[in-house]
Amino acid sequence: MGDITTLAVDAIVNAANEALLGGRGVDGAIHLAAGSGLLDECRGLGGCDTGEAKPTGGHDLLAQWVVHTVGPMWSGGGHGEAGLLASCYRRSLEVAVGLGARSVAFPAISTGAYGYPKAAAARIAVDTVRAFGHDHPSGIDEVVLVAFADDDLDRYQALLAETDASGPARWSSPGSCAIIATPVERLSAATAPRRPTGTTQGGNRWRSPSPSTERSVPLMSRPGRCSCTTYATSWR
Ligand code: AR6
Repeated sequence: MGDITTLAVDAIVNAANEALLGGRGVDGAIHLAAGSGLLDECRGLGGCDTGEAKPTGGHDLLAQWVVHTVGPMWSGGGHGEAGLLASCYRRSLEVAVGLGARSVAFPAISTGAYGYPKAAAARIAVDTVRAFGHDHPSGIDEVVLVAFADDDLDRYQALLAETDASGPARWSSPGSCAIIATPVERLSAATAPRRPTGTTQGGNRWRSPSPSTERSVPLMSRPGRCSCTTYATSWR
């Protein structure tokens, strides 16, 4: 099980509700890890519309910022859910880039309490992130799609393998909280890591692997703190 609150990225995205005053699921986990200062700051935001995004500081989190977005509740698919979910990813990235974030991690927005079918949501996540990357080639270095469960990871891997022919990508190793900066030309779960291109990025806490171990040492790893599985895609 992955926990987005442990990631040392510049910004993590919260799957919140319109009140922006906390909740259950990943929202609850983020507020718990960030401390009460986050709720205090959220109180001043005046809520957030579905499909929109608003930023706060990260408070006690490793991430410098939290971008709060509100996913759609699934109502059968005929109520603009897909467009709203895509808007969550796009607007969150726009807000994060506006803050100066170079690395952003997302949970699978709307796929918990809001009931969005996971396969359809994963496709929207991957497609929207990739489209953003192509439209803003220097906008951001890394986007992490956090797989909370093994089947989430399988879905992201399958989708990225399917779409990766259009550009380079990075993948993270399943089974540990490790994001491997591994550009691969054609992504597949079986592809061996190659030489990383990313090192320290934007003043955040990404770590560069040592030259002698770059094929196996993750760019970011938090042994003992996290057992999450993550999946990353980028476009450099
Ligand atoms: N790290 C990463 N992913 C997580 C974590 C975590 N710590 N915890 C849960 N997930 P949900 P929603 C995954 O319900 O569907 C809240 O009460 C989880 O497995 O958190 O957008 C808000 O306040 C699922 O795949 O968000 C809203 O009222 C995904 O995060 C409402 O729930 C999203 O599940 C929002 O519902």
